[in-house]
Amino acid sequence: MPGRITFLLLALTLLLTACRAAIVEKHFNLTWVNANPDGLQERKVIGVNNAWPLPVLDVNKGDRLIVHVYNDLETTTSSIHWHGLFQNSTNEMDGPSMFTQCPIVPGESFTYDFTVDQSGTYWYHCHTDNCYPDGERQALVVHDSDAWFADQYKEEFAVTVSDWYHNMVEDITFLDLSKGQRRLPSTSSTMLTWIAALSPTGAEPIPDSFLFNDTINTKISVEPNTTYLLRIINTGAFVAQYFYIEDHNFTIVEVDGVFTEPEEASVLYVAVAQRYSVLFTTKESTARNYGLVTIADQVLLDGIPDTLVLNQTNWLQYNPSASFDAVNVTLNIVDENPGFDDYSLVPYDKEPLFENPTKVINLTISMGILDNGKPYAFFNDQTYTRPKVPSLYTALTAGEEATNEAVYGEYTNSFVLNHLEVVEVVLTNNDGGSHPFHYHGHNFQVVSRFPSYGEDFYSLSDDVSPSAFDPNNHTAFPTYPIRRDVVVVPPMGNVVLRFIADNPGVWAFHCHIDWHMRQGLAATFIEAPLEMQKRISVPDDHFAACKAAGISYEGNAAANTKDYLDLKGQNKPARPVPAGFEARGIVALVFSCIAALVGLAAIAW
Ligand SMILES: [Cu+2]
Repeated sequence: MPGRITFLLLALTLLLTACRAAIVEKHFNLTWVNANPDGLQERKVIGVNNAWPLPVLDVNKGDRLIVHVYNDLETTTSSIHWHGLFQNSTNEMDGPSMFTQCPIVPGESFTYDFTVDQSGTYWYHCHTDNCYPDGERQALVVHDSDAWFADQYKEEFAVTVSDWYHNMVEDITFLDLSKGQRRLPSTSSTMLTWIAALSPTGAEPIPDSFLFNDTINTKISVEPNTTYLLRIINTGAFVAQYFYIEDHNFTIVEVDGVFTEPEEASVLYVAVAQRYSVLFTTKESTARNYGLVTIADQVLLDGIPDTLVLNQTNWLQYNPSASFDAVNVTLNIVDENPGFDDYSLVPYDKEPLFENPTKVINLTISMGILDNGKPYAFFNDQTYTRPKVPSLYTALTAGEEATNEAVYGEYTNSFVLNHLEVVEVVLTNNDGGSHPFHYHGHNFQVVSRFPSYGEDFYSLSDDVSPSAFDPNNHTAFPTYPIRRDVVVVPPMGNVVLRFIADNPGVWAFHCHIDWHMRQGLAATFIEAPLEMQKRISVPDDHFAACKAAGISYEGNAAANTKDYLDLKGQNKPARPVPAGFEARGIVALVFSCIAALVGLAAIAW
């Protein structure tokens, strides 16, 4: 009898779980909309169903999310990536163009359909070249009544912080989106034609302002003596931001969809694409309002125009009739309070360190110029150059040869991983700037970082060569390393990540500074291709999108379907500049020539 009762209870639990899982179905008609979110300039943005900001997606863990996209943008291709969602067994729904799908050209439809088996704070954004800085991004929140902190707060808020540009991406001078290229992703076009040199260093475009919830001067109404959950998402294209609440501490409970042991903090450093959830408790008194403060990380900016305001105050509104004052801030906050070190977080599930990696991928980051004079970014001196066929479709049509890295092309930074192996990625940053790296389809353990986050984080910026990770001589890895899906690699330093290749699929590994992604700071991890062939099936409308775009959906990286090892015709990057003529060399040469001429002129005079 007790056995039967247990069985009935189990059946009831399963039934209740199934009933709770809903189908959330949306129709996203992508349209141009005019918006003026910072009050400084109206501009065209990518809206959904003639509205912008885009709809926040709220789902429950276990829900099936179906989004029917129609591209009504007329001039611009698109796609949607569901940032942080694993898409286990639905790799074809991940969204990055030329990794797992073709770009959706104007007039085409494309349906994303997947089950959300995670909980926490996510976001969705366009993943076809530089398209999300034009506004196609928004929060995606997965609620979970079983979260360990679910009964500790009364109400929750999701807020986005982001940089903002007044110009359309195609008009931003950093990149020369040669007329019509963005709308015509022909098989012969490469990224090369899209990038033009502005400065030899390839300085990133400076934003015009910073937004909070896609606007400014936001007020979040709170009651006294109450605990809230605040989700913070950086949906920007480039700039990391510091975040704090005036005179309130908070407790970190989630990072990038991973629940953490509670950790008190006063300032967060949120790089683009990163997320934090914090609990905070309001004060007893409603006498005044308190600022929600954001400060852009000015270290990332090559120049700060007088018109650019780095800090913003939004408010916790205790009292609508009290004043709303801007908080006085220290802009170089890093010197006073560098923000919480995410490396010190412990995942709530206490998943131990993944031991004994059987695959180690060493990637050295660098920035430089190729012989067309344009700035690029490199992994191991190789800039990512898109294949002619989305890499997933190559994997699915290559048969046994799908396990051979060669079929994915020479210029896609492709790595084939074995099913369920422990993979270690060692990132060495041979660049004087920091980079937020994202891996699709996974959380990785952050097992080492040097210099550690804090006041020394930027200390190696001016070094001539990077500090490499030494596998035989390093500080002990954490017992329970934090897992997340975006990690910041310090200037001229290194980061070591580990994950289990438990998600057969093609997953992009890239810098989330959108300008750097465009410059080729990306790799393609091809996870368990033979297993992928058994599990992944691509719906017809995804192939139809390829047909409409004129892109092949079978064959190797060169779209060769006969001989997968023949890559003749694959897209190629520009060539390296001849030895001795690298970027810094050219600048030095120009300056020394000018100096010599000035010197000669002085003598002649
Ligand atoms: Cu980067």
